[in-house]
Amino acid sequence: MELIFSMTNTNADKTSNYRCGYVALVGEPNVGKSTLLNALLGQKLSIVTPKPQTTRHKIAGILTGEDFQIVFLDTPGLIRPRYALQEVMMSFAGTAIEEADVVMILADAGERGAVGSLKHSAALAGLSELKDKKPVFMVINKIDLIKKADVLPLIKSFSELLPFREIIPVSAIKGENLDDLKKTIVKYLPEGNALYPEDYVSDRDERFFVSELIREEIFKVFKEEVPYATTVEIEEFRESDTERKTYIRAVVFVEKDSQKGIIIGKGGAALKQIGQSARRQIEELIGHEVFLELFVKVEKEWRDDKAKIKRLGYR
Ligand SMILES: Nc1nc2c(ncn2[C@@H]2O[C@H](COP(=O)(O)OP(=O)(O)OP(=O)(O)O)[C@@H](O)[C@H]2O)c(=O)[nH]1
Ligand SMILES: [Mg+2]
Repeated sequence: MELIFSMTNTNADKTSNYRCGYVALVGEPNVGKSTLLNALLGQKLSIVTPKPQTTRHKIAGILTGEDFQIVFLDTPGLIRPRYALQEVMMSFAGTAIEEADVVMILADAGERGAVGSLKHSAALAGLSELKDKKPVFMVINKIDLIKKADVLPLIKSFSELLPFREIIPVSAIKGENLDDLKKTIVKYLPEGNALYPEDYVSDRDERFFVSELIREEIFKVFKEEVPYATTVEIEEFRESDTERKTYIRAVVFVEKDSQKGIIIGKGGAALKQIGQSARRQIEELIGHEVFLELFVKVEKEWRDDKAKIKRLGYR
């Protein structure tokens, strides 16, 4: 009898060793926050393009292990907002930092002057206040772009900016040092039960990721300003009752007629290209055949209008 009782106790101790918490990924645009999120989760969740300001939302990516659950929060790159959408984007980064148990600021090792640009950023001033409230890690990403011998000096330079709790060099693309990063994060998480069921990978649904995959194609295909004036809304998402096929109707919103012309392209060629590439990605995500219909509509100056921005899914 007693033995059974003590075994129950041991189990209770085990559950109390479980760690769970939020980890915000923040940093300037293009440093590889979304790439790192995907690499840590081992699957593509957040969209990635060579263009800055690709991520516009706060997106949770959930990693569940034997005795931990880490809820990573991918965020839009930190910038000084020039229009309402960018203000909303920065508010998402702000909330992620507030919610987080651990804040990871990322930098790009391949960027000349990465240390200097962080030093003079508004972000660093904010983090300096934050560091007394919660652990702040410096994650130096893209170390595949520099020589091994240059890693230590870079760590030293970053360490002079702030007393970061940890400084971890990684390569999200090569998967270098990610196991160490995960282990280090877990050490700093509060004890507590899982926040999400263990098979959850995100707080977002398929519809959201489908709209993101379409936006990713737009960011990859079009140059300069046009992608920034676009947003994608899923109007219909319906699984066929008879076949394993999903019917999706999506609208690409732009701000002006001239942009509409560019997105559609000559004889519809550009839109067709986006549709084809996005469909392949969506099929990979959903795991079966997809019928994708794309439309382009003008929503005048939507990026400057908070009500429109909210209505278009930024909340
Ligand atoms: N060489 C190298 N490139 C990387 C690495 N991580 C990300 N990149 C590249 O950097 C670019 C930007 O990556 P993202 O993950 O979109 O960067 P981000 O910080 O999420 O950018 P925003 O969402 O715009 O703020 C892409 O072209 C990535 O392929 C890395 O470890 N090494
Ligand atoms: Mg991103």
